Amino acid sequence: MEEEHRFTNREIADILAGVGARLQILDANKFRVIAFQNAAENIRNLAQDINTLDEQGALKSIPGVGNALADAIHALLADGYDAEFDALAAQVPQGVVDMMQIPDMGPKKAKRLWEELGIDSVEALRGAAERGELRDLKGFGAKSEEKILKGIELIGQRTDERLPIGVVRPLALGLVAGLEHALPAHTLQRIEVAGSLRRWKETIGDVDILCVSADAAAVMAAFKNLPEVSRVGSGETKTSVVLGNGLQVDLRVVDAQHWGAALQYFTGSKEHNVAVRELAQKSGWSLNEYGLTATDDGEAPAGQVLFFPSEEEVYAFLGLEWIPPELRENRGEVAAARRNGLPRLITRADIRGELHGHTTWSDGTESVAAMAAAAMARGYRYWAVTDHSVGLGIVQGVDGERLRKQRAEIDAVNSQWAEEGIDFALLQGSEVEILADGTLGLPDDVLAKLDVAVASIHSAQRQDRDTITARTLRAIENPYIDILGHPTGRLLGSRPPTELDMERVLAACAATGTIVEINANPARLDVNDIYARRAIELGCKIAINCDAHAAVEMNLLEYGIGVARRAWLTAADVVNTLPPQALLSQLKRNRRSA
Ligand code: DGT
Ligand code: CA
Ligand code: CA
Ligand code: ZN
Repeated sequence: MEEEHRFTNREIADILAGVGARLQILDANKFRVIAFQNAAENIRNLAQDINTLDEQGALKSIPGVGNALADAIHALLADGYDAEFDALAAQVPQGVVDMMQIPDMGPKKAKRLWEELGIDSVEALRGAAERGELRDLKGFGAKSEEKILKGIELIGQRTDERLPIGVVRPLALGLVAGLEHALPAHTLQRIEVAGSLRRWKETIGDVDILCVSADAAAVMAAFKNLPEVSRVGSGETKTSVVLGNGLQVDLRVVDAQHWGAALQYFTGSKEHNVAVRELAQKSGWSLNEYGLTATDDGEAPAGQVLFFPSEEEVYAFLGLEWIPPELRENRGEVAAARRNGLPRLITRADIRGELHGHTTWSDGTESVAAMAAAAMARGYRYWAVTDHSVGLGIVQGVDGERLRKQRAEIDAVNSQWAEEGIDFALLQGSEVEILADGTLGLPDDVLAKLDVAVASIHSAQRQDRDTITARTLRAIENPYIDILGHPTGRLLGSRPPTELDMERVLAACAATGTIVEINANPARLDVNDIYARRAIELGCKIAINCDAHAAVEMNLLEYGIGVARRAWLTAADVVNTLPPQALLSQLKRNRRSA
């Protein structure tokens, strides 16, 4: 890709984070360090291109960027360097800063390794650890060498530049809206996001946008001029740009007659396309992004070309039902479509309520009444308040005594609505902490009084496989635990899943009637599509919950629906598609006597 020399948001963020790290190593004022770290994070997550902000004189609109930082960033963008940053860089080598990327390697340790052993890069550190030289240092032993080597291996695997769908999707939709806004009416006949984003994959490598237009040149020009775009390159059939946060976006303008084949091709996945192409080949057709061409092996005259204005027609011509993009991973969907056996996938409209959400009683930002009003406004018929139980460290949890007070508040809200003839049930629940020893954050007699209980883990997540599995199984076996919340604890892009033995956990959920959660928060998406599908195979039921800590987070439901659809789930697999009474009778606590 040809490119002008311009810094991306990510590069600026890296430079500022590097300054923060060097200041830490040099024992600078704590607040100065935090200022650089904050500014770096805010710039990393910025949708607008920082160069554009600079041109508008609006750098100070970035949270955490004051006068001095704005001047320094302006110098970086204009001249490519900042004198003060360069002086700092000369004092502490980049390799020492890189060492701080290793888990558990804070500035103090990095500084000692550098000053006392002269280690000034991750590579040098690896060598020294392998040769057993770190144990000479006071406070370091064979164990810490092992830990450091494991950590280096971990950061080596982080080369993967994929971004979570929760970051990419709003940006991609913003670009589409921006293009529509920038172009005269009717210039775009069609526009659609294809690729992994259309398939709702949990992480996205790059965004693929397809459109039909009579004026391809105008579309490409408008695309390159979008404010989020920071670098531009182009090829023969597509324009690629890179956004401020490093995300690549490919835009292709195709002929209307090629639309069906193009959308099918660029939606992927590659594996799905291979399976579809093989099927076409068997009946004498070769499929590409333009259409079908008859080969020598079929009945049609070789070289005959067929075009399809819609994707449905491509699949229909090959004897297949139209396959929803979420299923296109070559996991049996082509065979199922051939025998008209695709599942009727769950949709957002099927959801009638949620069973996991927070209020100001714990770490939510809105009141019980405000969250319930938001749930009602979405057409829900029920919503469960499940504030954190005690046992969660810094978050003030809700104990038996506070739950009693909360119950009075919930009862009052419910009877008010009943009087007004509003059909909505606010349920009282708890997100109960599964403590490190496998006991729960609330005793059974308190759990028994709730309408619903979600159990989850937020602490001691690095326990070994046997310990954390036994701990989780114990919660699943509790008769008052209805739902297992975000089972693997992973945070996309920042924290790996726990070592939980999911096969055993899901089997235990099936055996006990414990519902498995798909946590819809795009930072979690937990369980993922693979485990959700396995859960259903083993006989579990699923709940899809936003785990909302603010009303606006109820919008995240669509990400959970994406996971569920990728797992082949129908409405019947998901308990919160049920009306209130039927839902309650599905909860484990209410099924024991049945
Ligand atoms: P990503 O970007 O890594 O998240 O995943 P995709 O699926 O969006 O992959 P991408 O952007 O490389 O390509 C978009 C679609 O275009 C892909 O899903 C299938 C199609 N495609 C791209 N390259 C090939 C290819 O070499 N063979 C076939 N059959 N299809 C391809
Ligand atoms: Ca892609
Ligand atoms: Ca692509
Ligand atoms: Zn929660």
